[in-house]
Amino acid sequence: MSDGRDTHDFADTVPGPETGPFHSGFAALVGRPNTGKSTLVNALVGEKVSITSPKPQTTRNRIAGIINGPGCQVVLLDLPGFQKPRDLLTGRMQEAVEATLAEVDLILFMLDASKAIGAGDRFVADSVFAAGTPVIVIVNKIDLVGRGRLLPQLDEASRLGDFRELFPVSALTGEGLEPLLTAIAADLPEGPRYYPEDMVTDQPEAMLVA
Ligand SMILES: Nc1nc2c(ncn2[C@@H]2O[C@H](COP(=O)(O)OP(=O)(O)OP(=O)(O)O)[C@@H](O)[C@H]2O)c(=O)[nH]1
Ligand SMILES: [Mg+2]
Repeated sequence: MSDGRDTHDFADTVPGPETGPFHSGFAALVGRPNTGKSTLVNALVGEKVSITSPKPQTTRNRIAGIINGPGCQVVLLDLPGFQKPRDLLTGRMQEAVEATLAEVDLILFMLDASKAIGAGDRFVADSVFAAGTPVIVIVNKIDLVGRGRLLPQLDEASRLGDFRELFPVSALTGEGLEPLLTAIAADLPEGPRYYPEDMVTDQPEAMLVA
């Protein structure tokens, strides 16, 4: 690829069979529009790591991508409709979002380092931190800001709720992505490979963990 992205061989950095048991699970990627969620998925689900970049539906959610490391499989879920203001969400959509956040193994909550943390972020944060699911906070686009602006932003991000870890990254340049992926893999429970490495199924509904 010639888009300037720093492509890492994540397969070398995530826990492998030699270093521990297999970790797997479902991670919901949430954040207000334009924070860089799709860019992060593309960066993490790189050709060196994952053979599949499927678009099947789970019961309620789209699979944004599957990261296949040697010692882990991370199924990244999109939550459609989550970005809309609360009063535009139907009760059923809001219930579906909250149910998903409660049943996934991990929430990846993305913020934009270059934009003030605002009402849109707090709207997402309210649902994220009420879910009772471990949260990794990702402050993306650090390539756009200097330290003087980044440090107060990280401080403010850290006070949004009770998170497990916080990572400043650039999904565009790849900075910070290796430690992020290592933490994602480590925070997922021990479990099987839910989806074959080289297959996209049309019928994944039954596989979404109960
Ligand atoms: N400079 C910089 N730009 C980024 C980074 N990550 C994403 N972008 C840019 O931010 C814009 C939005 O990125 P997306 O990945 O589409 O954001 P998103 O969160 O998926 O947006 P929605 O799907 O609308 O919610 C695009 O122009 C990206 O190129 C980053 O780390 N640094
Ligand atoms: Mg997107």
